Amino acid sequence: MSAAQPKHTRIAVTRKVSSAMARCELTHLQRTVIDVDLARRQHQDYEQTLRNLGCRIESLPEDPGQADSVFVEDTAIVLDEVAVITRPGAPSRRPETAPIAAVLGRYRQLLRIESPGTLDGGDVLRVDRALYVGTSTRSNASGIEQLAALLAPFGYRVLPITVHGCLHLKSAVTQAAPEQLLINPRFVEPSQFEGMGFVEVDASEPYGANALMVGADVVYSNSHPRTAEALRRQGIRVHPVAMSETEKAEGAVTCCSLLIAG
Ligand code: CIR
Repeated sequence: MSAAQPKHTRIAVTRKVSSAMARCELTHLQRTVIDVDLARRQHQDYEQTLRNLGCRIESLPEDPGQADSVFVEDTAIVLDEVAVITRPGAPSRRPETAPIAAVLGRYRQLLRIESPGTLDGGDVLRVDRALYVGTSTRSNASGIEQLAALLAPFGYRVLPITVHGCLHLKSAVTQAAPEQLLINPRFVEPSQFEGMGFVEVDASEPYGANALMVGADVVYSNSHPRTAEALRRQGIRVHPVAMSETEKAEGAVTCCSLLIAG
């Protein structure tokens, strides 16, 4: 066997950009023209970046009927023991979960959020055995209570977090290193995350708090160069990707994959 063969320690589930992406849900942003071909090229580069970091990509085909289906993160929470299939807060997005469940069921026992609960994976930030869950317009009290009850037997604590001015909790805060959160304190109050250190986004880059940690590396949008520098100053290895079209749809780097630890 060649020494250059990559060793896959993770699987990244992704879904191709929908030809209907221009009709995506929008909550805080004005609609602007999305270049779907460019979105597809950027998404391919994103997948390649994940491959370069040792992920094997499980890519689902596009769904021309589901404008937001590239944002697979919202459909599930994948843990070492189980995966929770969500019930997305936007009714238009609920059909996205079935094809994702079909893939995840090959790797994990599946649990589910049921009506009247709603939960978007973009609201769930896992740090070790703590699951911080944003009380956003997409994730309701029933969804958060169901998540806590489903995961208590596995030793996870679910902590509701107040977030405002952005779509999801992970628009406001993500993990960038073992004990470091990348945060926009104007969207979420840092004192809610006890025991963690913080890197703040540059004030001119309010949407810069979304980083995708893959092992010791971070995949990060090149739309936020000042915050990228702040991450590098902390010794964090940053892998820039172009996400302009995804960002017009209110998405970011974590939204476009579900990582399954090997
Ligand atoms: C939506 O509003 O649902 C999509 N246009 C964007 C979802 C982004 N997902 C994420 O941040 N996890």
